Amino acid sequence: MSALVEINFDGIIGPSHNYAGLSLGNIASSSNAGETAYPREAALQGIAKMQHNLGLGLAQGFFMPLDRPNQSWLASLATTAADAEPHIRAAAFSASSMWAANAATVSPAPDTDDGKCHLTVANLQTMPHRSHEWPGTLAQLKMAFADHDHFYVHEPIPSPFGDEGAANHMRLCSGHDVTGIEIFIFGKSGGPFPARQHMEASKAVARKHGLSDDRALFAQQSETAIAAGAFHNDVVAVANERVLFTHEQAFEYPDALYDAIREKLPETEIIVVPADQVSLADAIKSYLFNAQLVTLPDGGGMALILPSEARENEAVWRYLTDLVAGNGPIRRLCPVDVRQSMANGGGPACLRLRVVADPATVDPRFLATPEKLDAITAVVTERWPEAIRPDQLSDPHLIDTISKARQQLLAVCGLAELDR
Ligand code: SUG
Repeated sequence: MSALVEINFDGIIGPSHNYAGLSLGNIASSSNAGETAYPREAALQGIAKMQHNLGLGLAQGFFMPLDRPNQSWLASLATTAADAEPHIRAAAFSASSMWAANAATVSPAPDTDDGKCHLTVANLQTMPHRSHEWPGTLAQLKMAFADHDHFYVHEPIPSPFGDEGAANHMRLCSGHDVTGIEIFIFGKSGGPFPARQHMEASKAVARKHGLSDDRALFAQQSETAIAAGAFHNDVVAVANERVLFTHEQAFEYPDALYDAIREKLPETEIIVVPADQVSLADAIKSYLFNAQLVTLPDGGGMALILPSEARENEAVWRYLTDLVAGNGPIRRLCPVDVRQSMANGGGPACLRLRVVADPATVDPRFLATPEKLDAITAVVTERWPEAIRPDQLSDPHLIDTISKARQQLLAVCGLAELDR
């Protein structure tokens, strides 16, 4: 029997979590700019989601928060946390590595020419606050997936080609452990907003990963969706095994994409949510597609791990309850509270990176158990700041608290070597 399973690696929400309004085109980020953030509550919400998913019998891992404010990035701009202009300071402070769906693109071993699982760290070059994440993320990927017999970790795609990782990548297959097809979604234009994933980057990632032409598809994200606030494809579509769950307006040329998918993987079931039942605006506000669509163990069918905001939207909840009442593959709805992350545009699916692998080949320090999550909870409860207002970011006491809190977490997780 194959030991390959889907492991969800969540980014632990860092002690510098704040609302700085840094992401043009991300409606939640813009509309909550300047609000007080609650890093401790945020991190506890993220941990509770991991505990919930472990409780469902799913494999769970995590990544550490990065060192913030990023002093070396500030130094490369010839400034410091004390002296930087407010927008540069905020960019150096961002806890944005929590959204692990933007950490890397992952092609599992059954899809690649050399039979290894390939990961390319995302360059995130479109947004200044995210552009300096990749070195810290790469260091963790190289540690977690250091087993060269099973993994190949790639350097980022060079600028100017924007790459935002797994948030713009979907895999369809009849089972996680068999060969599937990988769909790369890129943007060309987003009206007033940037298209963050560039086609050149998507194609380069597919080539680096050794995906032959019959295993890769490339499709354009709809300009309307980006202009409405779907700054990543995972805001309007999600895939798991043979199911694609998507909004009607997610893709620029939906019929061509659906035909190409059916040709390559005929068993695919495409569930299209019509705009007259759930408008694009409601989909983006409720983040219903930013759910983790997971296969429950022991033949339990599929479940959607949804943000609780989806339950609060009448049209969305009506659609979803009808969906699970029908005879389809999605059988269960599990709302989770990740409101602190949601207020920056990060739902349950943003917080995790999916890696199909044998857990025995992953560095165990990055794998979750209930006991480890309890230990992480204790550090967060004791050390994470309760509240951060954007105007506090230059406070040296806050900087010290944030730095020590992360160091304590690294020590408890046996990952102090990441503190360089
Ligand atoms: O890149 N928000 C993130 C949210 C990322 C969500 N990820 C996925 N869809 N996979 C972003 O826009 C806001 C930070 C601020 O404004 O303080 C932010 O970076």
